[in-house]
Amino acid sequence: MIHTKTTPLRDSILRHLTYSFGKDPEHAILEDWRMALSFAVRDRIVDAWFKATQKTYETGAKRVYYLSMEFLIGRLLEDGIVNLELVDEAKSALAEYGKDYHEVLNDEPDAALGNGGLGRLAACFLESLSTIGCPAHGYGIRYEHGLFRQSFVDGRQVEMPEHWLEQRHAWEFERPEVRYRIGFGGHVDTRGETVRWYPSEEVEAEAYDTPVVGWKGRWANTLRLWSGRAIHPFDLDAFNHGDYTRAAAPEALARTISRVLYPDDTTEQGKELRLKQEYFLTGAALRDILRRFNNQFGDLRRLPEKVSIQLNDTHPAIAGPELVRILHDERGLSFQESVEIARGTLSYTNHTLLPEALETWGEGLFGKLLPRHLQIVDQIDHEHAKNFPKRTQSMRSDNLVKMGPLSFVMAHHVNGVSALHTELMKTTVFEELHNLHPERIVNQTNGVTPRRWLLACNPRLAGLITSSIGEDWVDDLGQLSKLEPFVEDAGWLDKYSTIKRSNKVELSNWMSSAHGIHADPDMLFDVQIKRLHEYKRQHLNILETIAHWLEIRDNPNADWTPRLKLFAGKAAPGYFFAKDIIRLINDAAAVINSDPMTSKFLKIAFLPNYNVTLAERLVPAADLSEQISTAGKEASGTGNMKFALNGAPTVGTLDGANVEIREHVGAENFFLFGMTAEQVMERRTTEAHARKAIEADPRLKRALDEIRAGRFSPSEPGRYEGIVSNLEGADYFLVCSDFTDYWRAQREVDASFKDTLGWARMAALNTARSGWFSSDRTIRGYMNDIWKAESLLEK
Ligand code: NBY
Repeated sequence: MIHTKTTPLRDSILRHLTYSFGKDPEHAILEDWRMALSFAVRDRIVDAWFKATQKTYETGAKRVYYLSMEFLIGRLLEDGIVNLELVDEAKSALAEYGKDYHEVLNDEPDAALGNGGLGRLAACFLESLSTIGCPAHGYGIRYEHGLFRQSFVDGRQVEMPEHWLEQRHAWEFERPEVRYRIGFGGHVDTRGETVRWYPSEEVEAEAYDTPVVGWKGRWANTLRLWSGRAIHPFDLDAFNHGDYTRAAAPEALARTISRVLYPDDTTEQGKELRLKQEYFLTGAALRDILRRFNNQFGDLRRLPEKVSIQLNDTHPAIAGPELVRILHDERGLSFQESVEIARGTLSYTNHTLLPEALETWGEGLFGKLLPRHLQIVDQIDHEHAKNFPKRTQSMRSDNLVKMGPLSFVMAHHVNGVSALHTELMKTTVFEELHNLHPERIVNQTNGVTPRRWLLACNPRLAGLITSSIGEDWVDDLGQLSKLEPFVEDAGWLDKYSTIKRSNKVELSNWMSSAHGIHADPDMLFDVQIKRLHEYKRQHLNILETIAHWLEIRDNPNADWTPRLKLFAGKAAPGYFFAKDIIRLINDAAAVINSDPMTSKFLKIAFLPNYNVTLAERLVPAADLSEQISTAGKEASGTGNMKFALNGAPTVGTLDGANVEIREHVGAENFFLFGMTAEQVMERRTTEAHARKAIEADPRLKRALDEIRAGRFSPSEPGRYEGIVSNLEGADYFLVCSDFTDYWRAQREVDASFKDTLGWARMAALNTARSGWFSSDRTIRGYMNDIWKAESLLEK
């Protein structure tokens, strides 16, 4: 049976339940229903997918390739259902079988193939590329284990392995015929003009394809993830000699390459397996791209005209030397021309200015694993230095290979992810290279897909928007500005607030059933959810919370604005300071939540195991968005955009995309505090800045003193000495210096929230004015300014 749009979903579900999974409705378990529904939806996605592929071949259009070590895709079933506009049909089909739609959706594992913003951005981009109809592939790694699962034991983070593939996964197609050999190590043989690399070790990369469908199913692109396998999976000789461990060793070794996602989102570790993963992804992707190009066009000089490869940070930066190696060593083009073709094809996105996050490799390790690539990097560096002899930001210094400068030199465009970040790139990490190539750096401010981050996760608000301005906003988010007149209508604002309140009730019910956390939906829901990092300053938030609690205790009969402080986020397993911050928040929550004097005014909850699915629950229910990084440190942020879109005003610094959010929503609808990036740099040169700030603010001093005295860790008073002495001393991220202004902004929030109608208006204006933060807008920016690629839906 062909699954055309005319086959009702209910029939398709039953057919898959029966013939794909061998169950009748009486014996099917929840997972069977989830898989049957997924396959029924997937059938329709495949139809769109084939049409898109065919059109791309027919038109000979340019293709975009997004290379990323991370795709934080989360669950895919609801995404497919929403984009194909099958929500009502799916609900009623399941109801006919006595199954609950949400229960079935909740059975799907959350694919956490990424750390945070960088990986989630890649996932939003894939969806937008499909919505726009730009021919594109995502290339990544099919990690067997995604980001670790987090739980708390006595307030401390405990990590456990994540097993998303243990439950059945509905979305991928294994492609056993698409396999490439990826080599490591060995030696380089030079005979006159001919250079050849002979690796000493090889693994095979096998492709798994996931179709990514866009809005209304008009187009679908492919996410192709590589899995490692042994070329000779089994050593029969060893087996015959009775050595069963050695017999299975090649397979185990090859599989480690795609076994687990590295859980560090900032500190670069320079580990051998990580470099292997990076070359594994890049080598396999480039072979695949060139095979496809060769089949269709042939002449390698046309590569830049037909192919655009985006490097998501420096993680796939080995693409530069690898492409040169293939073109020069294997296809016989001159070195010069190979470099030019590679540069015409590659572009690079930078996501951080933090020095500890910039990738470098010791030349010993690099040369051992990729001996030919090291020679090529040296030659690229040498050629570049001919034209530009002054080099302080070189790709080859201190016995290191520096992936930032390498990516810059090998890319035709280099982009930052917010206006501020892009300007700072020009004056800091890439200053010298920018002066040599002033046209190369461009800005593409991040965005988020409105299908997942509004239509799917906040159906009540999406419904109000559609009934007010029609449904065209879904793929033209700027149309949200048509909501502006409605914010003057008290009746409409009342609907808006009722929706927020319903979302808060729903979240509260879930928190109570899933975690035994009881929250009053009338409180202000104040939310900070993101990776734990000193620069993101979750400790500024908890310090202010503690100071606020002490103040409420001083005056328990005053008219305080009741608040729920919600936190969620993971700390890298080796980042002990960040883990201490988590523990402090949990310890403070235990003490403060059980204080009868303050409990109607202040509650704290740290929800465990933050992931995409949890974000989808929290964002629609938030009243206030905490975006409080030290100015100059958060490249962009994307959570900030999700909150604004869903009607949570920001309390935040002038950092990353906060700057642009404030410009769009209006200064009066944004709670600004703190130093600017410039003031931050200046303040750091002030002697004893932290001590001075503490002396000037008795509230801050009292909060620090209580922590030091063990108020939140009575069994171990010294537990937080590390945090307290850091804040009193170096305080590199200027928590103390920004505290007083943060406190002021928070009291402004308290006062504003009391004005229910005024707050609703502010929230609604955040929604109405956040249309620019759609990843559709971002992707059009990349297509026009960087890729020179076209939509095949608009022709
Ligand atoms: O990229 C984030 C930025 O911090 C955030 O401001 C920005 O909005 C977002 C999208 O542009 N960066 C980020 O998420 N980085 C990582 O997750 C990451 C992961 C791995 C490694 C480094 C950074 N690594 O070196 O392995």
